This record gives sequence, C-alpha cells and structure tokens, in this order.
Amino acid sequence: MKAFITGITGQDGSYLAEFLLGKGYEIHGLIRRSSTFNTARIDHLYRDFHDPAARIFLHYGDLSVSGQLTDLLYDIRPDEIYHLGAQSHVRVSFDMPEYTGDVTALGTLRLLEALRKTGIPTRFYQASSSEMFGAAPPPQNESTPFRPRSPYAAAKVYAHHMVCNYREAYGLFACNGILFNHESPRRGETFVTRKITRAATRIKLGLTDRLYLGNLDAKRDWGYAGDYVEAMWLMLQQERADDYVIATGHTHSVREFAQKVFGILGLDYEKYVVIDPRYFRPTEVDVLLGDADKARRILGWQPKVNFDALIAMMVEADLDLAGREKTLLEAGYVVSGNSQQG
Ligand code: NAP
Ligand code: G4F
Repeated sequence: MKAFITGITGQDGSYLAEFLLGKGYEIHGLIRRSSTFNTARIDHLYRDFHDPAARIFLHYGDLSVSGQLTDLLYDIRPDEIYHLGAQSHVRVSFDMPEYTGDVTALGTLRLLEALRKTGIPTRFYQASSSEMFGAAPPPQNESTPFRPRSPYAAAKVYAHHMVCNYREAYGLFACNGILFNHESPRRGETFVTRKITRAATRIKLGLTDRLYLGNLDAKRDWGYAGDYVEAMWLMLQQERADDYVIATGHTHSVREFAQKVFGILGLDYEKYVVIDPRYFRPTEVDVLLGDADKARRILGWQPKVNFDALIAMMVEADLDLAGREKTLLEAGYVVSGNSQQG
C-alpha cells in the first residue's frame, strides 16, 4: 500500500508515518522548502532514497500551488491520502487570516480537485478539527452544528464541507476526522500544552524563571497524538466513507494542565505563570468536550493514554530536553527555539 501524507513534518504526520511504516506502507510526504531543516520529527524514520530499504520519499511542494499537487498524484498514484498540512495555529490565524484561508481552506480544495482530475481510486482523509464547534455548547459530536470562532476554524469548516461535497458529487471515498486536541512530546512549542511543559522543565533546571500565558480558564479535551493517528487509518479501512469525532470524553482547563505539570516537578505554577494579554484571542473557544461514541462503535477506536499519562510523558521528554540544553549552554553553545511566541 502507498500513502501520500501532506503535513508529514508536523506532529501528526510523524506519528502517522511511524504507524503506517509499521503496517508495511510505502510513504510519500509533501514537504516545504525551508532555509533551515524542517524534518526533525521524521529524521528517525528517514533513509536516504539511494538506500534500497528506503520506504519514505519526500517531495517538495506547497498547498498553495495546485498544478504541482496534480502532478504529484499522477506520479505517486497513492492508495490513501492523509491531508494533514495546514496553518494550524489558531492565534496565528487572527494575524494571518488570508494566508490561513489560502492554505487551510483552499489547500484542501486544491488537493480534492487534483484527486478528481487524476481520477485515481484513492481514499482521502481530511484533518478536520474540534475548533469548528467553536461556541457550540459541550458535549460535541458529529451532529453538533459548527459555530467557528477564528479564521482557522472558518477555514476548517470550508474544507470540511468541501470534503462532504466531493464525496456526494463525485463519489470520492473521502472522510473527515473531527479530532479534538491531541498532544505529545512532538507537539509544536507554541501550542499551550507543550509551551507549558517546555517552560516548566526549563524553570526546574534554572534555564528560565517565567512562563507567559493567556486564558487559563479555557477547557480542552486533550488526548495523545499517537492514539489519534490510528483513528485516521481506521476511517480509511471502512466500507463506507464517513465523518467521525475523535476525542477522550474528558475536559480540563489550561490552569489544571499547568498546575499538574508544575506539581510533578515539585513547583507551584502560581509563582511562575504570568498572564500576558497578548496571548488572549479576539474570540475564544471556551469549552471543548468530545463525544466519540460513533468512532467507538463503528471503528472500534478508543484512546489508550489518559490525561495524567499524557502529562507525565510530555514532562519526562521535556525534562530530558532541558537537561541536554543545559549541558550545551554550560559548554558555551547557543541554544535557540525557546521563544514564547504563540
Ligand atoms: P502541525 O504540527 O502544525 O503540522 C502542520 C503541517 O502542515 C507541517 O508539516 C507543516 O509544514 C505543514 N504545512 C503548513 N503549511 C503548509 C503549506 N503551505 N504547504 C504544505 N505544507 C504545509 O499540525 P498537527 O498538530 O500535526 O496537525 C495536523 C493537522 O490536523 C492540521 O491540519 C491541524 O490543523 C489538524 N488538527 C490538529 C489537531 C491537534 O490537536 N494537533 C486537532 C484537530 C485538527 P512545516 O513543518 O514545514 O511547517
Ligand atoms: O494549544 P492551543 O493553541 O490549541 P487550540 O487553539 O485549541 O488549537 C489546537 O487544537 C485544535 C483542535 O481543537 C486544532 F484544530 C488546532 O490546529 C490546534 O492544534 O490553545 C489551547 C487553549 C486556548 O483556549 C488558548 O487561548 O489554551 C489557551 N492558551 C492560554 N494561554 C494559550 C496560551 N494557547 C497558546 N497557544 N499559548 C498561550 O500562551
């Protein structure tokens, strides 16, 4: 089996690539040209393409360029497409609404059009988001109306509906996975969970003394990314294409997350966390709490890693990272990547 993954260099792309390699897939990934390396999350999986054992192949491209997506599909002829590429940061989408619409909304349309034009019998997964529920009261499931509260959410709603339209209009096997927040040690450092685990562990080792955050009262249904990529694959193995909510069914506040992280490290979060209004959003999603009953019944999917285990995993990984950072700093090296942007 051959899979094409957009967003392979992101958190989910790396876990999905790992998962599919374990199932014997050949993997093709879309990567952006960047002046610094952007493959850190998949470097442990990658082998040079000259190596006969190579099973991951990377292709330069961008979701804002349609012709090339069509060419790539012609050349690769994948059995499955996992469309994970996006401008995925909600706060940033308020600063860059047009770009977010171009990549996150129209990027999906470009890929669907490429698929329709090539006529390849491929199964398509779209990374929809619980952010689309926005102001809709919890719990949220597949029947909950979307009430988007950010340019990112509006872009995802557009992409979601285009997937439904291409399924109905052209008979494509296309699924929307409406995933609630999922985290891991590979989470981008400007999303709140990782921002907290990175800062708290650095504080523990004396590398910094403050953590600037925004709204501590927002509540999210946080799961583990490694569990969620299995659900993506399961959706494409069904007889019929459909849309599914993927969530843990438990919700916690940002404050509670911070309290637990600092607590594990023997620290009191109140002594270190400073509220900076720059991190507030013009419109906030107050509570996300998913009902994944349909996925449990039809896909047989359920999460394995709970909230406390997720936190423990992230703290352990970031404590190790901070330790290595400290060693490098003490040896006189400059260590980058600790900005608290986002
Ligand atoms: P992520 O870590 O931010 O990864 C995003 C990926 O998209 C990266 O590989 C990025 O490439 C790529 N990308 C961004 N702009 C692109 C462009 N113009 N052309 C091609 N590729 C582009 O996101 P994630 O957490 O893995 O999430 C995966 C998908 O699921 C996203 O669509 C996200 O919106 C959605 N989602 C995530 C969650 C969650 O909680 N994680 C929940 C629901 C839905 P670079 O590495 O070069 O930046
Ligand atoms: O970690 P976040 O930035 O994630 P958010 O906005 O929920 O979006 C993530 O999950 C979505 C699924 O629902 C995905 F579609 C999306 O791609 C992304 O992966 O923020 C979580 C909460 C928000 O309420 C935010 O206001 O944390 C609050 N928060 C408080 N202080 C902060 C901060 N968020 C960030 N990023 N940085 C802060 O300093």
